[in-house]
Amino acid sequence: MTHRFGTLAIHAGQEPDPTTGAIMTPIYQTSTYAQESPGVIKGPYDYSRSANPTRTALEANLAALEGGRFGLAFASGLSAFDCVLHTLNAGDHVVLCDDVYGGSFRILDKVYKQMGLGYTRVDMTDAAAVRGAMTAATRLVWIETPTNPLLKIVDIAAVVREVRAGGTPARQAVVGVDNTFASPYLQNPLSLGADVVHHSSTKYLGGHSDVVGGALVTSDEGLHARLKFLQNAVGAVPSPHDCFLLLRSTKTLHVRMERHCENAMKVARFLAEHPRVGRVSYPGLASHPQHAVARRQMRGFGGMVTMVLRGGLDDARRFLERVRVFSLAESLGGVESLIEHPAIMTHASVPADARAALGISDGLVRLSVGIEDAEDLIEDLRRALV
Ligand code: P1T
Repeated sequence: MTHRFGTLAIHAGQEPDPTTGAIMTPIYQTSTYAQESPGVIKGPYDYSRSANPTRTALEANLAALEGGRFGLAFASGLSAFDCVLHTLNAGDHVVLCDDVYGGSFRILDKVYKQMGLGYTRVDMTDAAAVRGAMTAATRLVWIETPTNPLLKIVDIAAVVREVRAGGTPARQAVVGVDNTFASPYLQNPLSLGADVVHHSSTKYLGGHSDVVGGALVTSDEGLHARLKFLQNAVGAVPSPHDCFLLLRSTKTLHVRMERHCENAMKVARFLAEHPRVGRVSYPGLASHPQHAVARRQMRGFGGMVTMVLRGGLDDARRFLERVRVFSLAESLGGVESLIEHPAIMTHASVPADARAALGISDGLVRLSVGIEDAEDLIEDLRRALV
């Protein structure tokens, strides 16, 4: 019997504990496991870097939420991305969105480039531009949608079509999607033709700003085997306790996302009307350039809103210091509302000229709209926007 999202969120991967009947998957806080005889182990469990039962439950849960066959959990979103990059070799080439999280750009530019990996950044709202950026050496196409921080929407199925229509061997490039901003509740890239889905589970999957984690989900057996090998060989695995916290969080993902979407729409509408705000980007507004793609591809428009404040850096700074319900902090996706300044904070590792070309200006402010009462959020913004 196939279950729907909310049922999967609460149950997938989690049977009552066979020894006690405990409803919640225990935190198997152990690094190793007793063997009956050398090499005779229970299931996959010989050492907790390789496998841990709390992690196994989380990995099965995440796979179910993304509609994939295999899930892998990591110690951070970047270590999950690093695992994908480790599948590549010197001389290989990556095509990625021009507007990605600053850290995803930094690992390519400052770590893998030195090791001989090439990359090209491209505005993927133009799917045909992806094929134009591919070379015979392209082995990975990395999509982020909605993008961080500008909330551009990339048509995943259209990019997949462009990649597969390219010349060999590039047409076999792995298409990966960073699904962090949408969460599996709003969008499932595997169903749109992607090979692997990535999450910073620090964000909506965790949802309470108390865990740093990452995840990969795929249905491709060969790719999964390689990624699983690398997960163990490189070793950036999450603790059993963090896996437990994430299992606790995914049980409410669908409920939280509904409220994030509802509140973000109200906040975006309020900001769009405010005289101190120059431009608001929210995929749910008809004014968003890819609103039609978002309607088709996503089940809701998410909790992230970006706006450009009129005035300069000092005006932005004053506004960010004045908010009280929103907290001035990096990160996103928690139940509490956060606000931040991408040029100074999350995207400082993107070079200034690239930021300017993308539109990450001094007036750009990013809001992670939480699940408080929308009226209180709007009042807070109104008061700070004087
Ligand atoms: O922080 P970490 O869990 O390692 O995940 C990195 C990452 C990857 N992908 C996206 C889309 C992200 O937003 C992030 C992390 N982002 C922030 C910390 C931020 O404030 O944007």
